[in-house]
Amino acid sequence: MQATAAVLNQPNGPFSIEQVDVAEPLAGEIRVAIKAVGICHTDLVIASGAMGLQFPAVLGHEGAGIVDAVGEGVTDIKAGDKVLLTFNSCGACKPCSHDEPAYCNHFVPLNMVAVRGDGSTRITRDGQPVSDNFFGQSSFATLAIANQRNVLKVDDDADLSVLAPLGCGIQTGAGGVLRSLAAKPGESLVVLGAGAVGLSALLGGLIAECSAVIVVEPQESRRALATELGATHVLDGQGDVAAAVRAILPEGADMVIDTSGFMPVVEQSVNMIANRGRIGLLGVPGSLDAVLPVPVVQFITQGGTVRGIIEGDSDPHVFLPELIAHHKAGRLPIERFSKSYRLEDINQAIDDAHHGKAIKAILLID
Ligand code: CXF
Ligand code: ZN
Repeated sequence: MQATAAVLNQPNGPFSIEQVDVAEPLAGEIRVAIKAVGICHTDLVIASGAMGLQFPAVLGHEGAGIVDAVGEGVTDIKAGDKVLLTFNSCGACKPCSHDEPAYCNHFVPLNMVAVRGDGSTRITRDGQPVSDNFFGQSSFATLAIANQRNVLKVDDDADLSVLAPLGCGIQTGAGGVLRSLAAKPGESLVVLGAGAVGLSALLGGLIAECSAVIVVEPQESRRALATELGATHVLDGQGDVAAAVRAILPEGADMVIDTSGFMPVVEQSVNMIANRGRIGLLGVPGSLDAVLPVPVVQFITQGGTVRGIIEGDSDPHVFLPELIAHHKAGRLPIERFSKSYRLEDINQAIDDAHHGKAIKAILLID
């Protein structure tokens, strides 16, 4: 079936709005008419080609829409259902069978490579293959092929233009605090970075009833927004950030979550934590060689923990409904940091994101 897609023909774009063909869904697959799709930083990292993306390609992994057709064996989702799309997982490996699909042994090939294991694509242009299946969806398009495991049915009255980014950025930030670091009432939290993931981490800390949430962010307007959303303190990230944290929390913070990947500040996190403090890393640094030096004796003495986090440890079929309930109750006001664009304006949306004019850009399709 014909569809319109934002096709990436070369590294870093621009994305070009083109007609493509999307195949019928095969067994276990679900074809979705995309109505909204968020832009995540990972789309832009992969668009650079540095991770080996084959061009042309269709990216996009925060899709939301209405089911158009289902393949053989799909019983729990039907045409007409409203759905959110999220990351894919195999469902069969050890992490998947322990309800940890974000650490699926096949996460990279199922989500990051943008072609299937057998090299086939469900998107073609003039009969030639287009890399698709990015995060099991490739949703910068009017139609996307997803899979049973990465599709979540939502209520008919769900506002997809708001909820689309739950499938990656929002669950990553909120889940990083609520699930990965298991924040408890009365604990203190430092959030490094106030992009969509960082602000979601802040909101996760407020949902968990943390007593102090300190947001570290160089952009003044984002610090102001963090304060409006409920941050108890904001810091601009200049100078000795650990000392600034300790001026607020003399014993250090119970949790530090990095959403920035900015290593000069991340490196200071080991000096920000209290005894038994937990550090969560989810911001991807610009270099694959980035290292976090840990002063071993100090860290032993502190009983510290540092861990990597993907997708906020989400089990999407459990966690996304919880996030939707938080949003309904006003505890996850994503609208406060989202900006809508039309799919055709994807390059403008990316430019705005680069220049700090959009925190979470969401592309809408009629
Ligand atoms: C990504 C971050 C890099 C590792 C895989 C998951 N998260 C979402 O975009
Ligand atoms: Zn993402």
